[in-house]
Amino acid sequence: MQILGLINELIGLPELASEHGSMVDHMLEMVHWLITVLLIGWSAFFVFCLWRFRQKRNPKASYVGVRGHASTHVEIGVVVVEAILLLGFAFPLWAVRSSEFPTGDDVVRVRAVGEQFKWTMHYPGPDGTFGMTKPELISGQNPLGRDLEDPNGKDDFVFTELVLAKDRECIVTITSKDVIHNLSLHPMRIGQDAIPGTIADIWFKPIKTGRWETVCGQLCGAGHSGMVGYMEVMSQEDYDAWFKENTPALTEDKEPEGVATAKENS
Ligand SMILES: [Cu+2]
Repeated sequence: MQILGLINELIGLPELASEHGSMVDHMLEMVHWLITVLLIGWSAFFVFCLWRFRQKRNPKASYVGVRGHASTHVEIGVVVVEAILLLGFAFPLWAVRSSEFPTGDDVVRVRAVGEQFKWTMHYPGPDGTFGMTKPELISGQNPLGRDLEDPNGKDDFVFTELVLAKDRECIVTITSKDVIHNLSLHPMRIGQDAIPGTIADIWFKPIKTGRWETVCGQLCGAGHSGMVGYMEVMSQEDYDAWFKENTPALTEDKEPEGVATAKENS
């Protein structure tokens, strides 16, 4: 166990499965070291003050207070460390996540639509372009209101789980049908609010195959705690097979078949 991974080990972070996640963990570790030092330092100072300024030794209260500059220097030191954490670690990490989105045909694109109390994933099919969705078309058989007349949507499909390919960057576009939810992907060290009427993109690169739970990170109603979804990262080969299996045949103009469900989850 490395000394720099000690606190993360103690607090038991979930398994890490994304490329940028180690930087998030590194920052978490640094923040925890800072607050550990602050907790010990300020606690010791507090106990020292209780002893040093006890009533027996100081029968008359001092109206001048602290005369030395030590505490000011310590305060400045804390501000400097916090500035380094914020400007040196947090902002650069956030800037890459929020502005340097991957482009190209190789990027896996998914729409994640939250509702009380589940997620539905919308895949654009082989053409890589999502068909239009309209709220007035939403029904039991068409939970996302996909417009079946839209040529871009002919090859789209929906799925109950977030399925991704290992070592391929992905962009997940998140929205909600009703109230505010949050798609929290702990192994990917990323999460995003799903806000009705808006869309928000997140991107990351899974580097490990596996299957994990996803949780809703916003208290969204009575069934919030049961809003557990699943995320599966497959090898490229398995992902291709899964994608092909779920892509509707383009020759037939058929009605949507509802939402395909992962076999292990049913
Ligand atoms: Cu929710």
